Amino acid sequence: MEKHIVEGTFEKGAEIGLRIDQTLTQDSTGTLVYLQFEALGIPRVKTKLSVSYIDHNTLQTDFRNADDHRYLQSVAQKYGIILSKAGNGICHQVHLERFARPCFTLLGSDSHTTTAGGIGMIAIGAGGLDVAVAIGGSPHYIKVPKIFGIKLAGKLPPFVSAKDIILEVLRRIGVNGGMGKILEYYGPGVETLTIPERATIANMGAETGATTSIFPSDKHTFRFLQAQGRADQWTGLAADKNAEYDEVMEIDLSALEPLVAKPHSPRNVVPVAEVKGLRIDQVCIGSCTNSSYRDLMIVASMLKGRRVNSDLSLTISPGSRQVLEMLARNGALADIVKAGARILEVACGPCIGMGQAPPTAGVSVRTFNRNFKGRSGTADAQVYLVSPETAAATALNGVLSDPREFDEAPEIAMPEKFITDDGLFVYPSKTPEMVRIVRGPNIKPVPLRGELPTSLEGEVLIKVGDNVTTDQIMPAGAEVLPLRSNIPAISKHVFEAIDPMFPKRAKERKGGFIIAGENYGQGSSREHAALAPMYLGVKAVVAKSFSRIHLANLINYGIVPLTFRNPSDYEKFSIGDVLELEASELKKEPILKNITKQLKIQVKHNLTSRELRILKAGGLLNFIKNKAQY
Ligand code: MIC
Ligand code: SF4
Repeated sequence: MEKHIVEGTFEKGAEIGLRIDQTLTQDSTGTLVYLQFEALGIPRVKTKLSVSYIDHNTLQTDFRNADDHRYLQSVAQKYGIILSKAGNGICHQVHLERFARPCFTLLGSDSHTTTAGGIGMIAIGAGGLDVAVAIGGSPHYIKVPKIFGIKLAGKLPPFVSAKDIILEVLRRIGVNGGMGKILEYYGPGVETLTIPERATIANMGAETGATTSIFPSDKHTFRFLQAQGRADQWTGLAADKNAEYDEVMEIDLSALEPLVAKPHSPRNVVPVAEVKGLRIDQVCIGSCTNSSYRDLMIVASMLKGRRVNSDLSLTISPGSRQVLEMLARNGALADIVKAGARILEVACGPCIGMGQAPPTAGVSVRTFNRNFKGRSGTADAQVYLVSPETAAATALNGVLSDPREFDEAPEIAMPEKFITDDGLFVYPSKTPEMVRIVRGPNIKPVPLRGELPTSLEGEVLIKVGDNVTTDQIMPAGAEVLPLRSNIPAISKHVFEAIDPMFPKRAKERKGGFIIAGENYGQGSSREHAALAPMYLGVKAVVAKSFSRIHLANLINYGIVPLTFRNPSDYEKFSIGDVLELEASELKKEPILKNITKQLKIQVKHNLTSRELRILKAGGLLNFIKNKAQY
């Protein structure tokens, strides 16, 4: 990482600017990224490589998603971005296969960009505007994280897999135990894991709140790149022999057993043995966590010659066209189809609520990374997160099952050579001046906030508890996702599942404040969870703590993020209280007046002078355009 620092010094907690080599975007965050990139007025991308994936909004129930895809393709061709067409696969899986490389930096407008840490890349998820700015060649700013060393010892027993390792990490450190940290994996156990397995672990490191996760680049990394026809892109990377970690934890792989994250949080981890026998309505295999060739070959070999239980539905979404083609050619796909699985598109699909919502109060077992309430599309569904092995055993038995009760564990060898066909990438135009950008009627300009006023006044519009996710702030799913390019329309869904009256109230009261508990904004990188509240007039969020990406998104859209100096002061606020904050200087510890309750509450922030200037300007776009003024 140090080689990529272009501003600041590598001291714990200090702000540094990182040079970004590669960026990735996906369609549900990407339209905003490129609308903002256009607004920056930069003629051509300045990274070494930028890829725009179409993988989330692939359900085309009307013109809107299709229009977004067409916009993304035209913008990519004009500005020098590679477009990965719908059908090519999930951004993180495809990036790992075709572009990720050790020791490079990657910034992606998706929280699971961290997946590429499995190959030894410094891969960070960010809000879309931060990615737009990085595409334009500016550094990406982060606070120097602590390094959390995770030593892996031993070897996984049969039917226990990489998913169980990361579930064990979540069981131990929870959904905010990685905040402000990089999870660095080392130790002899690492050598027993293939690249797709490491990628599964790095992927779900996002659920711990970590800035990223990183694995060494070793002989497995070389072989993976070689099998992808990219051996020349290998560089070695190993932890320093005397590396000093801020924190360490050891996991003995041989002592692990199949684990499951129960509803409604990835941290509710228990052994499968504790909940086995639970009747299941649906099993979904796929997502950027578990849809690699290795994962689906395990599933295929467990399903081979057997039949999916008739009381449930099994869906399989391969992670990439490469994976699907390999399964199709080696016959594994036929085994899966024969067993009665429903083969879905090569895309995120059910993971983001794009179809396959479970039945009323349905129980769904998924190989995905998030089981937040309502994310599946069914408000009262119960979602359990498991490994592909546990999912396949469950699909056959009809009840949540421990795969170790299955006969023999399949041995899956990594292919010597993957089928590499880059035919669904569209490369930048050689005559960009001739490319016309095509915008559909649902693509609306990005709203901007004006300069920060000297005083912020307004009511508490909503008070929420701990670990509120961006899925709760700004839901996704088949109905809402097509509105990602239309902020006025999508803002009508803010806090829909918690308080459907929020958008109306916020507008009527001409904006106001949000009061929140710990880890506010955990989960996805979607900047809509800041932008839409900004559009509704939210001026500040006062929380016990924030998740990293959401905090950056709030600043980027001119919403002041504050924390309580004394967390118990959270209790002193009620919905409807009128608040006032002197904001002309935004001192480190300003006083927040609760006019209704006649209280003066000490709040604080840890913003850098750069972040304060962004807030003053009313957000990052304003700041970049009028830098000299702030
Ligand atoms: C998710 O898994 O929640 C998403 C959809 O991939 C998001 C991005 C988005 O909201 O579009 C993420 O993880 O960042
Ligand atoms: Fe797609 Fe799900 Fe991965 Fe997000 S978590 S990128 S929705 S597969």
